[in-house]
Amino acid sequence: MGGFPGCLWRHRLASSGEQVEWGAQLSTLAKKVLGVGSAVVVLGVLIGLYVASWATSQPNTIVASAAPPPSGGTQLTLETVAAIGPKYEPSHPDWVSYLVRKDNKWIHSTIYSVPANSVVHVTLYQYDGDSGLRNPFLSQVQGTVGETETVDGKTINSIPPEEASHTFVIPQLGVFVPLPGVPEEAKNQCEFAPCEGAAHRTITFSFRTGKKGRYRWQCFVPCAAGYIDGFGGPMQTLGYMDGFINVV
Ligand SMILES: [Cu+2]
Repeated sequence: MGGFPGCLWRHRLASSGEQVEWGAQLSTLAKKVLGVGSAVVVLGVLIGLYVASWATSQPNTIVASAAPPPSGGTQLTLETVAAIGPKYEPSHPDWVSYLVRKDNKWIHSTIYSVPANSVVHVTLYQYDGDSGLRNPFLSQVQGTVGETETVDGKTINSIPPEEASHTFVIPQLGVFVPLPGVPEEAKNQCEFAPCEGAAHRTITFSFRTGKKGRYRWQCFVPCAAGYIDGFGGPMQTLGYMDGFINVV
């Protein structure tokens, strides 16, 4: 029995060693679980932030209002501005842009929703000056009701190409509307959106929608000041010089 205490001692040692080892294993496992867990949380937060920034970078869809009788159809009221301004876009205050009016407010969006097989009446306030068209073909009004537009009350079917400031074009619907700019010498030019009260041209036109679908629309005038050939920045970013017409 002389060996008993030693044996017990050894046993104790062994068992406490196992405990230490088991404890060490447990803490390694806990560390791993904790590590994986926090990596998952960090990844989740990053995905959340990415989705949130993507979702908020998409302009809101603006539903066209009912047009006043007797015309029927719906009404879209738009404006173009030479610079969106810090109030709307602190990150790109000097970008040229379209805006849309809803409930007496100018909203920075280029995504509109209109009914299928209907007439859409557009009133557009042009606050920007002219850049000129590279392709004079686009100075012809096409695909609107009557193949015309009105500029400051005058019905016309084309504009001088050098006067173009922007175009409103829905290629899939064959709608091409050239928008003449505010003359350079005009007083009270608008600096930043919204531009109410500043020098402008008032343009109206109507177009018919067909079947349901998502149609891209865009400006074809190289109007992006400060970008190579005028086609960068706001010409390539949804919400400025292009957008979608959701026909629903
Ligand atoms: Cu433009």
